[in-house]
Amino acid sequence: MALRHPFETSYGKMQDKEFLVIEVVDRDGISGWGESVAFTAPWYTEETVKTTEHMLYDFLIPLLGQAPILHPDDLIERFSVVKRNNMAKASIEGAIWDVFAKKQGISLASALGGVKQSIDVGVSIGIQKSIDDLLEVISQKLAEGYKRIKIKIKPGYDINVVHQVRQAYPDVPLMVDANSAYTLEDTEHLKQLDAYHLMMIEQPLAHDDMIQHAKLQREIKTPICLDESITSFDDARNAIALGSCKVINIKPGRVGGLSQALRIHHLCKEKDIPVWCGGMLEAGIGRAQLIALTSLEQFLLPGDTSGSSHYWEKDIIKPEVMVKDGCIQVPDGLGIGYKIDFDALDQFTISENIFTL
Ligand code: OSB
Ligand code: MG
Repeated sequence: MALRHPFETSYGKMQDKEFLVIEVVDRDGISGWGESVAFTAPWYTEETVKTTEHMLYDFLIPLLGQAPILHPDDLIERFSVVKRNNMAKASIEGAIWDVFAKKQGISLASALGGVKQSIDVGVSIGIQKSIDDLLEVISQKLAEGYKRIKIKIKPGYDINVVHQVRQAYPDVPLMVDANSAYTLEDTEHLKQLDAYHLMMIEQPLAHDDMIQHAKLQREIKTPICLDESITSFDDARNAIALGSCKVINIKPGRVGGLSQALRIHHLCKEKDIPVWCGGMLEAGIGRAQLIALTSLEQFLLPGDTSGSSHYWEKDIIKPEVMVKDGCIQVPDGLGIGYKIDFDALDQFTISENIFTL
């Protein structure tokens, strides 16, 4: 699917999103839908669309047939024989959560333990060609009602950019995401961000710099939020214990699925760490899962789950995800609560495979 606007981060630029749509049908004929989130190239994590296919076809799908699945949480143990590959695991686990909710006659949000009927959302704005372009996009997104603005930064496009955004919008809830573009040697440089009362800085250092993030957090006032660094419950526990962050961005794909996302959510609630739901430029099926997850109570800050039209000319669900006054209504229909738009899905589908267990 072609993005309406290319999305640029400190790692590079994306124009299209290639992904797998997974339908799981159980023996009673109940069908659930999932969407994979790894990108075509391994810049955000080591996974790609092709590694996702390899893991699913050669390892994960065969594991599903080993024994009955009574609850999606069973997959944590079942899939543990495959190291990491969290996005591949999450892609099919999400579809199984949808089947599970539908079998119980409830929404995915209820099945996950959600409590909110409406969620607050923000928007993540990629690196723009000029400050004027950035200010223009921000003004459009604020007019659409988004509750917080996240801008991507990288060396050479950071303090100056934040300075100008703050001059134009002194009070807008604002945060920055560095996607690992800095090192501890940039501490003095990053300290300058403290002057702009940012909600947080997301993932300033490398994905495996847990100790360095703790050092940086002791030096800067701006709260650090970890994204790439949190790939598991243990990562979250370690980051909190070390003081590597004050906020956590939860993405089910990055942590191996919705069951793992729930464990991290519960831990953060117990430890009083606010969480919010990140995104991977999902189409409608993945986006519906994020909406359901965000309905849980510790999702205290607006997430990156913007409306379908922020990303796509046409989404693959009906109705599309709509944002009104910065909120998305959590659907109360069965499972993910949106219908698949099969005409749209057909139009974007390159190939299909069927597996029978
Ligand atoms: O770092 O949160 C990120 C998009 C792709 C990969 C990584 C990230 C992002 C975003 C946008 O910031 C999230 C979205 O709008 O889905
Ligand atoms: Mg991020």
